[in-house]
Amino acid sequence: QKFGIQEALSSLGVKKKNPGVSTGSKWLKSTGALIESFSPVDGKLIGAVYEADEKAYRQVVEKTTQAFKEWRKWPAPKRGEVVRQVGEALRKYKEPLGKLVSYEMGKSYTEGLGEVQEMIDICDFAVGLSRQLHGLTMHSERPQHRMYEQWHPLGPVGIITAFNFPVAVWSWNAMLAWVCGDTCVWKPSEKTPLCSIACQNIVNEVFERMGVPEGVSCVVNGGAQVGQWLSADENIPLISATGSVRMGKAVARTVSERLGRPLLELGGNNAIIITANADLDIAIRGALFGAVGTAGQRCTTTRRLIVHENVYEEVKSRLVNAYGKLSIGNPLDPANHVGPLIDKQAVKMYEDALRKVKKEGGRILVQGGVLSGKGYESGCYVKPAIAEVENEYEIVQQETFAPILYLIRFSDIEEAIGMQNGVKQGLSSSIMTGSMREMELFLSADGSDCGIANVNIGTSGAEIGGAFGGEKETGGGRESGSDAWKVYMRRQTNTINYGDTLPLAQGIKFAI
Ligand code: UN1
Repeated sequence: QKFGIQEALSSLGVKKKNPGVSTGSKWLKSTGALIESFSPVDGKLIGAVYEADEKAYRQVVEKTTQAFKEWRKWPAPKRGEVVRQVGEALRKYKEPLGKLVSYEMGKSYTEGLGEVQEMIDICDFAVGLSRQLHGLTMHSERPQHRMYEQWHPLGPVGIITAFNFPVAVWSWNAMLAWVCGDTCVWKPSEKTPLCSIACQNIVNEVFERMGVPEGVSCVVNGGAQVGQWLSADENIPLISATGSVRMGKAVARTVSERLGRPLLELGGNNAIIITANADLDIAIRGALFGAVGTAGQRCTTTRRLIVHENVYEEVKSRLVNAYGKLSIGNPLDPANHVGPLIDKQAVKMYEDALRKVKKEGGRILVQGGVLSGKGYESGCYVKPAIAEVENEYEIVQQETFAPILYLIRFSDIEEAIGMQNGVKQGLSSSIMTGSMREMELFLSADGSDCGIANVNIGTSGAEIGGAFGGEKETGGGRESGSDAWKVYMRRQTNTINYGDTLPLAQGIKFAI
């Protein structure tokens, strides 16, 4: 690590006090409150941003709406070239940005770098995509007619992101939206506002050089009120929101009320099934990273382990043993495995959850607890815990954004799949097995009901090339790879008559 956090902040242009509203190179004045960002790593104030007031918000929407009219005329591969250069800039700033992500959010530095890598990857993906936004051609039933479909830019996209992936989730949306010809208005989490300042500065450097219109990349910092303005705004045809189910339901109601398009990526309650035929070395490693990586704060975190009775005792003792070796502490120190939770409110939710586990009859296998003393001054460091539970417990049915792993025993595979599916969320799932029958059943229509289903891999750490998202209360949206781009565009079906008569479809005769 070549430099400290102060050098990282200054190379990213993040100041002590920052305007929090931007239409690109212009930062807008706002009378909104100051959001202070304290690092969960050491509890220190990193910096602050002014949140948007309604006037600044309206100015942003006006600018982005104008910009869309220009931007949609740029040929898609030219927009792709802009995104390619954003990718180059991200390569240049990978280390300082990774460091800021780690320091402001609390994930390990290597995961911070990994998050910036996801941004670079989605840029590369979007560049290729900019030449592949193609529709189909169909055969018309009428002679001398041609029918095809095309995909046009949709409009300004509202992007609401969570603290846990403070930069990557924005980029999955923004890079696709940009090559699709849309403009973006980003409302970052109020827990990680400085990451948004850094990203906007990186983008500005490229956009100014390339002559991209002001308003293509906008940021509006703030809390729920800003999210509400965006959701209710008829100028914003698509709202992509990542976060809690509670937030997602509020956004969905408001966006659907005006018949806008919601793209939701909400909570997960992800399970790994470990069968009697699993390679236990792989299973334990996958479960361990899935459960304690990012201190249990990924929406793909492994929350439940559903283990076959024949291997249950062995899995249990190996896991307990592995948890004993975890080192918890400053995430910028590569020797540590587990960093802090995002804030004290998250610590409280973690403690409440552990209390509920015990109250409902769960057996604690690895004790949790809040750490104090040297190195833990922020009050946000907690011990990853393991409990033996029943799938039906109310607390097990919920997503607690913290490193608490639930162990559940099963005897037959159908029962295990039933438990895996027996929650309201449907994001990620895995099976650890060497059995082709178990694997195929898990991946079949009778198998996992999640948006992501893995074999011999944990539940977290998806690559950008696939569509990312899930079913049920996870919200149904898909972001990132595959054909997720289609939601950022509008489809148009075109039928052209090049003949000299006008035959009607379905053979209808209409003559006067
Ligand atoms: C999230 O937690 O919101 O699959 C996203 C993963 C990451 C993304 C997680 N690529 O764990």
